[in-house]
Order: sequence, then C-alpha cells, then structure tokens
Amino acid sequence: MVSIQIVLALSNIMALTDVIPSDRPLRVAVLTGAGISAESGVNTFRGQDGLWNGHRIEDVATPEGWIIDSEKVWAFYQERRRQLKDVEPNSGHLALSELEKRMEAGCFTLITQNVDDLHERGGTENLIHMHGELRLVRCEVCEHKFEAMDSKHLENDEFISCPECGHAKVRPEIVWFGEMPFKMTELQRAVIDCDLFLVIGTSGNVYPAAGLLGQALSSGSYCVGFNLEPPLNVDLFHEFHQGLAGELLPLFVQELIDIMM
Ligand code: BJW
Repeated sequence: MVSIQIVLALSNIMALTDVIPSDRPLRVAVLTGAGISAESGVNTFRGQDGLWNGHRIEDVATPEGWIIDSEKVWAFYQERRRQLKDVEPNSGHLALSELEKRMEAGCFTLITQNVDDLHERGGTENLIHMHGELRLVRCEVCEHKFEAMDSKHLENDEFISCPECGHAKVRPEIVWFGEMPFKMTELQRAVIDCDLFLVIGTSGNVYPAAGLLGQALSSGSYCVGFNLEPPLNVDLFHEFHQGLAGELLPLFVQELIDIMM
C-alpha cells in the first residue's frame, strides 16, 4: 500500500490561488511520462519490471539498433502495439481530460512522452505525443505515415509494407535516442506561455523532456510535480506531491476547478 505524501503542501492552495490571472483565462501545460499509465498496467521504463528488462536500450530504442536487427526491434514494438487493446485509461488520465473540459479553448496543452493512446482514449483533445505513437508506422523510404492497428497488422511479427511506395518495411513512429522529438517548437511555446505546469509520472532522466521543467520555471510558471518517487529534478518544483497519479490527480484537479470557479 503506497501512502500519499504531499511535500510542500503549505504552499498548495494559497499559491495555486495566486496563479489564476485576474485579467485573462488560466493557461495550463502538462507533461506526462510512463508513471501515469502504470496504473493501467503499462510498464514504466526504468522501474523494477521496466520495459527495458531483458532488452538493451541500444538494441531496441536507437536507429542503430533498427539497422542492425530490425526483426528484433519490430517484434518488441509489435508486442507493445498488441497490448494497447488490453489496457484502459485510469483515473489520472480522466482527471486531466476533465480539467481540459473546464478550461477556456486553447488554454490547455498536454504533452506526453508516452507512446500509448490512453490520454486520447481518456478524452484529452489538445495532445502532443513528443516521443511518437505506437498506433502509427512510417515508411523508411517515402516517409508516408499511417495507422496500422487492424488485425492483419497485429496478428504476427511480419513486417508491414508501405501502401504508398510498396517498400517492404515500415518502422514504428517512435522517437529513438539520438532522434529529434516531435513538435518541439509547439510544445516549448505551450510550456513557456503557461501559468501552471504540471509534471506527472516521469523520472526526469530523458532530455529534452526533462528540461521543460527548467524552461517553465524560468518563464515564471508555477510548477507542480506528481510522482511515486522523487524524480531527478524534484528540487525545481514549487510543489511536489508523492504518490500514485491515479489517486493524486483527481484530488488536485478538483481543487483547481474549485479555485477557478
Ligand atoms: C508513477 C507511478 C504512478 C510509477 N503514479 N508516478 C545530456 C543532456 C541532454 C540530452 C542528452 C544528454 N545525453 C544524452 C542526451 C540525449 C538523449 C537523452 O536524454 N539521454 C538520456 C538517457 C541521458 N535524448 C535523446 O536522444 C532525445 N533526442 C534528442 O535529444 O535530440 C536532440 C535534441 C537536442 C536539443 C533539443 C531537442 C532535441 C530523444 C529521446 C527519445 C526517448 N525515447 C524513449 C523511448 C521511446 C521508445 C519506446 O517507447 O520504446 O521514450 S526513452 C523512454 O524514456 C521513453 C520515455 O518516453 C522516456 C521517458 O521515460 P519516463 O516516462 O520518464 O519513464 P521512467 O520509467 O523513467 O519513469 C517513470 C516514473 O513514473 C518513475 O519516476 C516512477 O517512480 C513513476 N511512477 N508509477 C506516479 N502510478
């Protein structure tokens, strides 16, 4: 049983109240990582049962690994793509989509490092997948990108060919180490412009995602973290809430909605 501990709770309600602008709607940006999907049954990366267990990162999450042994890499992602139908959004995902519904249009951006589809299935609309999406694949030759989630795509580990140019092998639409994350300009704009930055379920190991907290802080945003264990950059938060995202987020979002009303 994991207890919920709120560190720096003293600043909680008062500071949040101060964050609401008096002359315009509140702007919120959120960064999520593997921890928010853990309670849905999706493994995290660096935990005890982490996804890398049994796999060297260089083998399955680098462009070099793909060149050396694309069968192995494809099988690794096919297994995770098949797992998507067995998992459901949890109360953490739902709390964030509830928050988005209560905000003015254009004032909420959710940036996720996760490649699962649980935020969109939980109802979030303004969503950026900075590390890609398991549902999508991309042709190595013509760059054609498409969703490949039919049973014919998932029933075995055979490569999928490109419907546009006929090339025999598409790759997962995933950002591997050494590759540029997607939509960097758009997501950095949302972080720099926000009043409130929420960071949930990420260990702070991987850049540039981990650096967004420092950028939000430097541009004057109020920064709140939620994680099972203190992440590497825990010292930068104004408030850090330790515990399960699925328990902490519904409470925090309700508190924020009450303040906004
Ligand atoms: C719970 C919970 C619950 C559990 N409730 N919490 C030095 C400085 C800067 C950069 C570099 C550097 N050295 C190397 C780099 C570059 C490299 C990098 O960061 N390497 C580090 C390992 C050092 N980065 C890159 O290569 C990136 N590209 C890049 O830098 O391009 C150049 C560039 C330059 C300048 C600007 C912009 C770009 C690309 C990174 C791609 C990351 N890809 C992966 C794999 C995707 C494939 C796949 O999914 O298979 O993305 S790595 C993996 O880590 C995955 C994740 O999205 C990412 C982050 O992991 P996350 O989400 O933090 O998971 P965990 O497991 O680490 O943490 C989970 C947390 O949840 C834990 O803390 C738990 O306690 C907690 N938790 N249950 C709340 N219920």
